[in-house]
Amino acid sequence: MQPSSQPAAEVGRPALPEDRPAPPKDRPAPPGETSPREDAQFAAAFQALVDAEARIEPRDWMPEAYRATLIRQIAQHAHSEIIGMQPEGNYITRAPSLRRKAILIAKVQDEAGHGLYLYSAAETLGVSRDELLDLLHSGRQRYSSIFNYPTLTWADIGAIGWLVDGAAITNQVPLSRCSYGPYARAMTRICKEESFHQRQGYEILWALAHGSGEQKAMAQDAVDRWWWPSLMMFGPPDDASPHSAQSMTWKIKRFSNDELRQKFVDMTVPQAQAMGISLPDPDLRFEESSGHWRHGEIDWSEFARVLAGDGPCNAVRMARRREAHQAGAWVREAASAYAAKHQVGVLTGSAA
Ligand code: BYC
Repeated sequence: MQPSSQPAAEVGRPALPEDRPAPPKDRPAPPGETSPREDAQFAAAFQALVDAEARIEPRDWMPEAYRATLIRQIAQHAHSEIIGMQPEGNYITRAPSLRRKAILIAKVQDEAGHGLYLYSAAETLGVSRDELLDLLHSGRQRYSSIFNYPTLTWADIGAIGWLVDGAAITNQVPLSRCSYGPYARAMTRICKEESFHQRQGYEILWALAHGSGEQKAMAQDAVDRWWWPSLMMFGPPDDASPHSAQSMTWKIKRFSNDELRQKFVDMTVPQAQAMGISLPDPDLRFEESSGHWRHGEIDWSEFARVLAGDGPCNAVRMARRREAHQAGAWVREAASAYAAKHQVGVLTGSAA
């Protein structure tokens, strides 16, 4: 099938339903017996669809580099969700009240759910969950730098909710307009839940910031430790971000790392002021001319160290993850056995 010769505006169309039966006729054919010339035509038609704000769906033709970029980013995102359960899970047994404990359990369960949606989205690109977990466990895929920092006090749970989930929403709301349908759709629900997470974190810190002197100091200490790593979550500065330009052309990313970091700072500074908590940046200042809060220099050498595996908790996070995977082997075996039995039942008509 030839790529459509229609102009982008005509081939563009709203998001497709998830249960679309077959690729539409105006889409390029899947790769296979195509010549380099046809591949170039497919690539041009693909970019025209992206430019026209159409969603790319799993069975559509896509450049291999687009597929690889999405697998890298979605897998890293999924890994971050499940590794991110560890620092907070650490406080489930130590939450200060039954109410706080119930909320925290719900939040940590949400993170597991986000991991599942994201692994499912990655699987639509032709990679299995087992392969992705192998890549994580063997250190060939990353998870977010932020989860290599320890949770030292209860106030850290508030700081993670407020700052880490706040940074995550800032990054993820634009991802809900990502060109790849399954990733964009996964973001819709994730962002709703992240919004609850951010508020619960803010409320924990608010309560501490309005409590005893000791509680206020605990809240301030947590914010002092989580502020800079939260800014690093957005990734390297634009001039040191190798993937940004291509990902923005493909509309996987809608804003650059620095643009999103700036949005987060502008949103967060007034919240800190309202709470009576200071941010640990002597150079933070409001710039009248642009209307932005400008932050001081980020220590990118710390970011590089954490990415290289030398953060405060890299080793413990990976060790726990591998242990959890091994400990869960029997669950996977039981689920596979059940699925196989059910499948036989369906085929023979004897399924319960
Ligand atoms: N940490 O060219 P760049 C959550 C890597 S979880 C580690 O800018 P890109 C939560 C990057 O992979 C939410 N690595 O890359 C869960 C690349 O590596 P390679 C997590 C990072 O992809 C539980 C290199 O640096 N959110 O909210 O264009 C509890 C160059 O970077 C980081 C997501 O995963 C980092 N921070 O942009 C509570 C969002 N930053 O391949 C909360 C989805 C960069 O060159 N991901 N790298 O070796 C993204 O939006 C983008 O992938 C990034 C990076 C903005 C992170």
